[in-house]
Amino acid sequence: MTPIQLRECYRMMLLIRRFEEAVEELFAQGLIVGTAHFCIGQEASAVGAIAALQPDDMVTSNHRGHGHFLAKGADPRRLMAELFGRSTGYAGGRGGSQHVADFSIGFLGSHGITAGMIPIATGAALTQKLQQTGRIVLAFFGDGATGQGAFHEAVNIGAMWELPVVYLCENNMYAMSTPVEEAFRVPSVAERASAWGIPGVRCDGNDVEAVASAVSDAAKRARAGGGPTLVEAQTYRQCGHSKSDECLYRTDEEEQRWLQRDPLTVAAAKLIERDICTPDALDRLAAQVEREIEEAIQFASESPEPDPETVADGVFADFDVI
Ligand SMILES: Cc1ncc(C[n+]2csc(CCOP(=O)(O)OP(=O)(O)O)c2C)c(N)n1
Ligand SMILES: [Mg+2]
Repeated sequence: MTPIQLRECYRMMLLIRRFEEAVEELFAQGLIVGTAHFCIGQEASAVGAIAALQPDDMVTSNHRGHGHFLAKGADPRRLMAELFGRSTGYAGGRGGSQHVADFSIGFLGSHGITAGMIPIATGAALTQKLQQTGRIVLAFFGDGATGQGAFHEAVNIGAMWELPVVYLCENNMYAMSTPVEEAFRVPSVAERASAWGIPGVRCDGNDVEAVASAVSDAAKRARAGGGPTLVEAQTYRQCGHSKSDECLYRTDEEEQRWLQRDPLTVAAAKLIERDICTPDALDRLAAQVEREIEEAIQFASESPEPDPETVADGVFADFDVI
């Protein structure tokens, strides 16, 4: 990565981290309700993968999508407003943490159904191929999603039709409390790519440059008509699965080992080592991110609640029948 790219990736990772830490505090204060799945510790895979795409390429996400959405260019104010349930949010305050989209920036949506967006990414890639747009689609999903039938079906079709899609598995070693060793006889997701006759690549998911490099190769291949690649970014969520998880199934030793490889620490060390940023410059960057988060909270808290008159907007069930 060029110095400017690496610094921008670091800034984005920090924005995602601080956004989610702020959301956690807002939950504690009762200002946000419901649940959320944080990507704390996994920021490098979101930011590195998207840094390797063109701005008009498309992305699908999963239930752990704040980082994917922000990295794709979401406005933190509107995402925060969505979490507050306000009308200015990306889904008018009705989607919450797991259900946001913005087609104008190529973010086709996050979703709570595990693996649910992988077939949609594959379908979107078919559209790109048929319409010869030159764009590609990247699907983010977790290790747990690779046990779903939808994943196998979608990757097989993507492979058979040589679609311009990158399948990006964020292998954070757990699906809720189930470790990968208890879920699959072949715990490496990348190794399974041969089942569909496509390349599988494993990379350090906590090193933003390593992820960008793996996805860049996969994107080039997809754009050139070579079909999909399965990229496995090995990472770790430093937080619980969701708001209610106390993480009692992991050892302190394991958690500590991964904390040493925090993606922000890894990137900050590179910025200093390569003389791209001084420690003071990193502090200024952090202060700038802090202001952005404060603005997002202010925007969200001052935004109006949805108008009760609009409660049935976007609901496609026919109430007359009931
Ligand atoms: C179809 C379906 N089955 C089960 C669930 C419950 N569920 C929510 S997240 C999750 C685990 C997902 O694990 P993984 O794909 O590894 O993503 P991670 O949470 O680790 O990011 C499960 C089983 C669901 N949302 N959808
Ligand atoms: Mg997982």
